[in-house]
Amino acid sequence: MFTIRTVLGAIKCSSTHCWQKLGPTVKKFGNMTNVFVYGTLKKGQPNHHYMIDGTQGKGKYCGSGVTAEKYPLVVAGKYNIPFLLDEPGSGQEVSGEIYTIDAQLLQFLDEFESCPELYQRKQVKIRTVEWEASDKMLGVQPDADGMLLCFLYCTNTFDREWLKLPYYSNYDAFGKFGQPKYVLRECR
Ligand code: PCA
Repeated sequence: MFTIRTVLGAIKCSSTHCWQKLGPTVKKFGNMTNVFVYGTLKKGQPNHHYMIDGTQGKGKYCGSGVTAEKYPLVVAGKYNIPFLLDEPGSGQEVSGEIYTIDAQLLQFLDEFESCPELYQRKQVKIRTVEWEASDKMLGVQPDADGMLLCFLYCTNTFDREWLKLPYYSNYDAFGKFGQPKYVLRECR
């Protein structure tokens, strides 16, 4: 079976296949984690389906937001992959979406994003822009100022040359905001 991957090569793909052997399936909404996605996992982007189709664990869209701090968001590497560089204070506030996800989907995303080698998962403050979470979200709620702590996948293991690339505030795999287009690929 072929799998479409966002990052790196075959070795990462085989680790993606391994997640299915790990632990029992989490069936209920419980032990949920807030994740902010700014790249290929957003709505309309090539890997979004993982966030909501239930095949890799449960995820629910809560709303949209921007990072409270500025970050450089670049499109880099052979496959034009989006990377939020862990250099708070430079770049722009980055737009994305907030999801509440279960432990199974969190584990899948860690492996899918080659965390912690390629990306590292870090908790940052997100300023919510639109919020559509209901009571079912088990208490996920921004504070009175609209702020919410969320995990995101950023990198501090990047090639320093990437700091010279153009910085974006919003990512689109199909080049809508002028970025180089994402290169879809198969691996086995
Ligand atoms: N996937 C993660 C990090 C970059 C990427 O393409 C995301 O969408 O936030």
